[in-house]
Amino acid sequence: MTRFETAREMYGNIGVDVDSALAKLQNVKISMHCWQGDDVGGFENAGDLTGGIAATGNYPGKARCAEELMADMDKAFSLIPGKHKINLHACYAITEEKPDRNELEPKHFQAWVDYAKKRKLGLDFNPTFFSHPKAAEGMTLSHPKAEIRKFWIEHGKCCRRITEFFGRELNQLSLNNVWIPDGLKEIPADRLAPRARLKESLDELFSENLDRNFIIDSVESKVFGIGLEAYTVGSHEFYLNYAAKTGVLCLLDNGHYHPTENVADKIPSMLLYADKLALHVTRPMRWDSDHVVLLNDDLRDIANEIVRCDALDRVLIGLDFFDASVNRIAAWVIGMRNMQRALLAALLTPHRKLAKLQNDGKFYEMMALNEELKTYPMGDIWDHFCEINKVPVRDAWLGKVKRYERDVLSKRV
Ligand code: RNT
Ligand code: ZN
Repeated sequence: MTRFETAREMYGNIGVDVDSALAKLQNVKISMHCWQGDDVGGFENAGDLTGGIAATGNYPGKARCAEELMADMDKAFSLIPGKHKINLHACYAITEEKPDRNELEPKHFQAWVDYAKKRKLGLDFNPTFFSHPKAAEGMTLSHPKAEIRKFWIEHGKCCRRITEFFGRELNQLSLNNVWIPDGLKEIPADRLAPRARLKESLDELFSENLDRNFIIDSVESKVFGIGLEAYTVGSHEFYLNYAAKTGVLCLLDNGHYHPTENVADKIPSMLLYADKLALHVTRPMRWDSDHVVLLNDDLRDIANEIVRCDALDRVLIGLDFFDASVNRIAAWVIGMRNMQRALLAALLTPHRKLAKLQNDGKFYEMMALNEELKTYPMGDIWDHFCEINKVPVRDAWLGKVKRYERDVLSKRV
């Protein structure tokens, strides 16, 4: 018997159907964020990254243009099992025309559609409400000046049309996620008015009826940004209520809550009230630091909740981190493979059996099974998954990244 066969039998003995777990994992599309490839730089030459977010480090070899970013993504995808999606930001338009953010059109993203089509990938989208002169004061959709709000509302509307275009062209649902940096460094005198303005702006931004088969919208909350520590207009409560009233989705970024808050615990509650839920999976360290996602307990808990709720088709999983201190392709590969491994571990868990133990009050038995599961041979199943997907097994991918670094990345100076 191969290691895979032995492992499959062991899982079978506790009631886990490994073949069905593998089939489910095969269908999961994770949205890989383009912005890890160039430290959230984008193609506009806009200058500094603003909006209270930061990519730290200056590891050599970052992508400087669309061709390089696409080539780097190809390298990453060649080391990641399965077919996925790419998460784009509006500042990654590929055009000679230099449109401002409120002039963006689907045609400015045609090259991305061609790229995705050719590789059978999906596309998701994000309007970019930062790194722009009109966002310099830390306010966009909630800005006190109507003309600034109008500019950003127009940007949001353009982005929704672009997202619908992605969905239609690729014949699948594309997510349009709205995150704005709006906040204040100092303690506000008025917490209400900016939120009232944001509410009004969002209503306008989302007002156009687009084809629900191709576009779905979400709103992403946050606790604070760097330089905007005292007040965040788009707080969790703001968006939770906005989503409940309007039907747009909430997007939970697990770096956007208080450090001891368990973001996985939010998933079942959200799914009881909304049809779908979007996630930005990241790794906050002491703050919303967006470190590369590791296979740690936080990630495993998130994956467990998705699988336990039988919600793999209701949770839109995207990654969101930007570490400029390591090889950026390795960062993608580590994060994507870890997200998949966490889902696999969850799929290899006898959830119904454990839930019954909980409901029957058999708590030490539940504890025992959970602990024993930690040393079941998940790695043998994962290796098999990599094999059947024709991607490198275990750390064999590292050599490929190193070679690419030597031959390609190190020449970018
Ligand atoms: C910022 C949010 C947001 C961004 C990306 C680049 O705190 O997490 O999702 O990271 O849009
Ligand atoms: Zn995010």
